[in-house]
Amino acid sequence: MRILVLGGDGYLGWPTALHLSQCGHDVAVADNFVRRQYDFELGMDSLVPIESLQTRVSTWQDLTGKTIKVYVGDLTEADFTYEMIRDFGPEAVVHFAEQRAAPYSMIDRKHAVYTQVNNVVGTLNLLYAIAEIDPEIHLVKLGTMGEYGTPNIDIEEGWLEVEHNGRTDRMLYPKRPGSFYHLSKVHDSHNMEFACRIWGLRATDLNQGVVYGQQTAETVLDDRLATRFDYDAVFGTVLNRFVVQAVLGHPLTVYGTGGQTRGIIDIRDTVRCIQLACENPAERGEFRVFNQMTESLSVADIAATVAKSYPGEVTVHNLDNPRVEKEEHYYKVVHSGLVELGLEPHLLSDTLITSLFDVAKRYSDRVDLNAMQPRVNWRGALDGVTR
Ligand code: NAD
Ligand code: USQ
Repeated sequence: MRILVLGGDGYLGWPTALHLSQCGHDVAVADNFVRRQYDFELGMDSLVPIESLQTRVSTWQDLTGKTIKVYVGDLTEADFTYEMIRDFGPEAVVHFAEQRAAPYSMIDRKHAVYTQVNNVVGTLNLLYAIAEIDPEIHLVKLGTMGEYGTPNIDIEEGWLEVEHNGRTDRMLYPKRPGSFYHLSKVHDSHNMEFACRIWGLRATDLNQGVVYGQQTAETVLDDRLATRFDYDAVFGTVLNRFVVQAVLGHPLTVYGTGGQTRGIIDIRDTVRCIQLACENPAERGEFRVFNQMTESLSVADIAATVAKSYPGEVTVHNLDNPRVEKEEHYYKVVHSGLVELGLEPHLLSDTLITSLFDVAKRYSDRVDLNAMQPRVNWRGALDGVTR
């Protein structure tokens, strides 16, 4: 298949592009490198050094003989998006290209507006480009489990059968997300469902859980193929942060009681899920939703798992929670759709964590300890701080 990976320079987009290429698909990637720009803005860097996209692609070609075409541009610029879709003529477009950190979106008004404009406008341009150029194209879009929030009922895969006053209907599952970033994904989901219903597009919305891990079968072939590893309090995800903290002898930064539970997924399963979604497209007019996570763990359980696996001493520090989120709640998620397509999940194991400890140890001299403490507070706007 011809598959275009948007956000192909990012943490997940790059390993996914490699995996799809390795599977024999004809792959192109697109990016505007804004993720590297956020590092400059925040004074952070990936723990693992990463090469330029051009070096990554040429390394892949040298090693495997496979080519990956590169498009450099911004999805919010419609001309770029249209020209790229016309030029590459994809059968599937995998869309990772959004601002993806909840804390970044909560810094202040400017960052919230940027996040929602970047994410919602980029996706809207893409929906129009697909509808006008080739409505057969299957859009595979990264959403997030956080769109649902933590409702007191089971979380279904995107849709809910509702009975009200003796009548029933199949409705989009109600959403109650926890940041302006997560809200941008809800807005995208609604726009996509509308485009499927009105124009007959085909789309798969992948409500992915928190990703952990840094290596895939393809990225380990050469250091120059490595993907980024974020550990700072803005872009680092919880398990990856705890691994780096354990290695440095820094207390694990559990926010609040740590009772908050999240769906999580190994990066090796992320790339496989995308492959499965592309190779088994949604029908024309179908807005298909999968919950892309493999297990649920509380933050306290994640901390305990990391502490148990680490050979040295690990301490846990329960910080005042900088976020506004429930710390004790019901959490039960249906996530059978991708398994039915053939996913065999890698569950969190000591082996994986040990290999992550090795990655963190190898690059521990690159860690900036100032990046560990959370500085973005969800309540900031209410404290009278000028925004
Ligand atoms: P990332 O920031 O590392 O990668 C996103 C890439 O998209 C970056 O390279 C960035 O430069 C690019 N990009 C952003 N806006 C763009 C635009 N307007 N035009 C062109 N390129 C643009 O993020 P990631 O961790 O790889 O996440 C990828 C996707 O998966 C995101 O949509 C995110 O919401 C979703 N997701 C991530 C996780 C996770 O734990 N990392 C979990 C669930 C869902
Ligand atoms: N947390 C801690 N300590 C930390 C970091 C996080 O206790 O040092 C807690 C947070 O309070 C939160 C949970 O861990 O309850 C997850 O936080 P996170 O930063 O790992 O993940 P989150 O902000 O939800 O965002 C990440 C990705 C995002 C993706 C989302 C999937 O950055 O792109 O959409 O995971 S989900 O959470 O399922 O919505």
